[in-house]
Amino acid sequence: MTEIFRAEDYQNHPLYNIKAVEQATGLTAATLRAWERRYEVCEPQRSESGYRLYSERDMAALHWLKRRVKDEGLSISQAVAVLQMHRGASNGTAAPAVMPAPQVDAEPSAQIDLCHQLIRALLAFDENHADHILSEAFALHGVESACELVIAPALVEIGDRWHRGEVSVVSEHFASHYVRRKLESMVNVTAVHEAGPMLILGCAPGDWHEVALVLLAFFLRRQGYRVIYLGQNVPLENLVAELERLHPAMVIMSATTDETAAALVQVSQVVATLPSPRPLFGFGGRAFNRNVSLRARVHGSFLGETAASAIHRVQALLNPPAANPG
Ligand code: B12
Repeated sequence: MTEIFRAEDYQNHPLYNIKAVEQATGLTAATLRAWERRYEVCEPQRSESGYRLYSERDMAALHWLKRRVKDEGLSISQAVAVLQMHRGASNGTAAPAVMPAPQVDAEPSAQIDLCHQLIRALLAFDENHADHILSEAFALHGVESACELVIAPALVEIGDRWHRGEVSVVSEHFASHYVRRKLESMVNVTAVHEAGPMLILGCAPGDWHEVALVLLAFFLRRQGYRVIYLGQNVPLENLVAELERLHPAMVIMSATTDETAAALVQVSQVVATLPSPRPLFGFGGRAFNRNVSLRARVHGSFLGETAASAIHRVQALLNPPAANPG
């Protein structure tokens, strides 16, 4: 259970400059300023010369937030929401009833910097440095933000450079393999929720691009869904047989090219004719981001342009708001 943060246990006198806070918390000055600006996690007072001065209370709140993100895998916005609940509980104001779904940072300058560092480390085949960058990204920004804003764009950028002939195929393979290995190891240590709604995920028939779907499987498992990941190039007949046997709440499929998007359309048509209880059909992928008009051909719900955006969409589809009586 999350430790309670009690603001009143700490002094609120301005004592520490930003360097001292960096050293004590391990957070960089850029992160401290970003958290302060975006989430108002603390309000350091100013010295006469205008420098920030942090109190014991600020320092404790920053330590507390870092532990939630690093040890419990919360996104920074979730951790701040919990902190505010604790603050509200201790000063008697009402606390929100539910934890928000993870938010991917809207102003991701720190993650973009880490993404560039990751690209450089991977192109230099420097695995130790890449590990270090990923640890920092997970610790400071939470799992969903780190995957969406550091790992995925690094892979896309390296892939694009490969296609432009700027990096070798060996570099691209090394980077893709490294990332897949990391993602798989994280998926493997994420508990399977037997009681959660069952979701079946797979790439469209003929499609071999699976990184985004592995990311989505990981995110949804972290949300408490029972995720069954079928992998690349899922043949229609096998999929239908499994849907009839397992009766999942939703099947989610991705397509990258126009050809595999056409195959996905076909799958959606077959799923739409299955007898009740019929699973919902959700889809996404590069093909539907590039060509928006393709989306209307699928019998199902477009889940958004990124794996992280699909988390909210899946939640909304499986738990539609109650109809307004009257
Ligand atoms: C690695 C790679 C491969 C690997 C895939 C290995 C694997 N295990 O996944 C291999 C070697 C198998 C491969 C094969 C091919 N590839 Co390829 N490949 C790539 C590459 C370099 C990276 C893809 C990747 O992992 N990106 C990282 C992920 C995170 O990004 P993403 O897939 O775009 O996903 C984001 C969004 O699109 C979205 N999303 C994706 N899926 C889903 C699903 C849902 C439900 C949701 C909500 C969102 C979502 O969310 C993600 C962000 O969060 C890209 C180039 C690039 N720069 O991306 C080319 C690329 C995708 N490939 C391409 C091509 C043409 C091919 C081949 C046809 C090449 C060939 N001539 O043989 C074959 C096709 C095989 C097939 N039928 O699937 C083209 C596609 C062009 C197009 N029409 O759009 C690209 C864009 C390269 C290019 N610039 O030409 N490829």
